[in-house]
Amino acid sequence: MTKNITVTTVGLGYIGLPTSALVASNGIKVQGMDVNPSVVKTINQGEIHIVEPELKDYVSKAVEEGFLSASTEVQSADVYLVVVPTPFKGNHEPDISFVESATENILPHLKEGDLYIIESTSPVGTTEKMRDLIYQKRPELKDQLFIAYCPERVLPGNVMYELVNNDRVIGGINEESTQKAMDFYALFVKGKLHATNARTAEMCKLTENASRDVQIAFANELSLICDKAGINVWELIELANKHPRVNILQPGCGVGGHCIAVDPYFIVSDYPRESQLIGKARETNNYKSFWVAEKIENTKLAFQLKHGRVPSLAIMGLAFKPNIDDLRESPAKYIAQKVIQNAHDEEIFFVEPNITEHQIFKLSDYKTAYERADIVAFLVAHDEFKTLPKTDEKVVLDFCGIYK
Ligand code: SAJ
Repeated sequence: MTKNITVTTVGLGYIGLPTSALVASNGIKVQGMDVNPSVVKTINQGEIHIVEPELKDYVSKAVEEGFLSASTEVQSADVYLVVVPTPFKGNHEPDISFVESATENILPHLKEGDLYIIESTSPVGTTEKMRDLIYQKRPELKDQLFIAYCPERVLPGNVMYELVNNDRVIGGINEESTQKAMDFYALFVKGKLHATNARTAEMCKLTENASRDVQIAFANELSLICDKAGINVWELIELANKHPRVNILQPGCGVGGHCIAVDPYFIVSDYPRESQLIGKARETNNYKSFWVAEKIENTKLAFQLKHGRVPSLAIMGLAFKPNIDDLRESPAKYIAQKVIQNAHDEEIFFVEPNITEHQIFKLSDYKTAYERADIVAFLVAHDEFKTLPKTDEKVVLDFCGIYK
């Protein structure tokens, strides 16, 4: 495959836009499609609508050089990349309607020899389902297209580096499709490309995130045990990890984000009897957030009993993980909401140094909040918080290892 091809990406979000910009930066013509006109307008001006280091430079350069453009309509191309969200419905069942509608939009443009790839996290069997949909609607193209699944695995905050350097797992609906997709990714990926089939590639993505979820659940469970046993969980994990074959992750105030807290449900929902551990890990990590909220409430009541007045509270961190501005599926945000629900007339300082304002929470500066609160609850281990002086004058609840 040469670089003299056109690529259409459907979905210009946290993964679709960086991927489009990266492909375009390799001298390949990319036409991004997004249903949101303001996103399209922003990108066509060389600007970006998400926070991700280095992304702005890639986008503005690619737009300026004419290799990247955005539109609210799908444009005809040789390669189609589906990079739309796959959320879950109320009952934790995966919702692949965005993948379906992206595919419906691509359908009229398909021609013999085109390559269609799904990157969106998807339940096992989605690529085959889309193959059936495509060939049902365009029977004259039956077996004339290359169809594959290739999940992204990048870490928010390090996307531009990882898109190039991470290994990729690529699974086609047949060997020719796998090979064609491998040729495509070889144009811009330096990491190794691993060939498999579509179902294995789909399950591989789910497995990676479920594996991390299970490991974090183990750490969170330890934190509950240690709290009862009067043991410092951070010290315990550090010591256990001195064993050459033990590598325990860090407990926190729960698991958030739009991947690890979501993807395991795609396995549990399709294989409920078989995925006991994976399902339990989800429950454990969700319970941890509930437990943290209870702990803050109980600490508040104990303070009131001891001092005869209501304490002021500092809720330190709202993002779903350290040093980012992303509050989606954030356990810290959930806990902060619970604190508001439980509040009477106490003063509460909400702190999130990575954003300037929030619709629900009136934000305070982290130093002021720390100075003025009687009870300080660290929910997210942002770097700023680690610079605060340690004190015995207030009640400090360290749920994320600020002082580890
Ligand atoms: N967390 C802990 N303890 C830890 C590590 C993480 O409580 O020791 C929490 C974080 O605070 C956060 C959540 O887990 O709330 C998820 O954070 P993360 O940094 O583990 O992962 P994400 O959601 O930012 O990105 C993950 C990555 N997957 C894996 O590491 C297996 C990334 O590579 C995937 O591309 C991404 O999901 C995705 O898009 O699926």
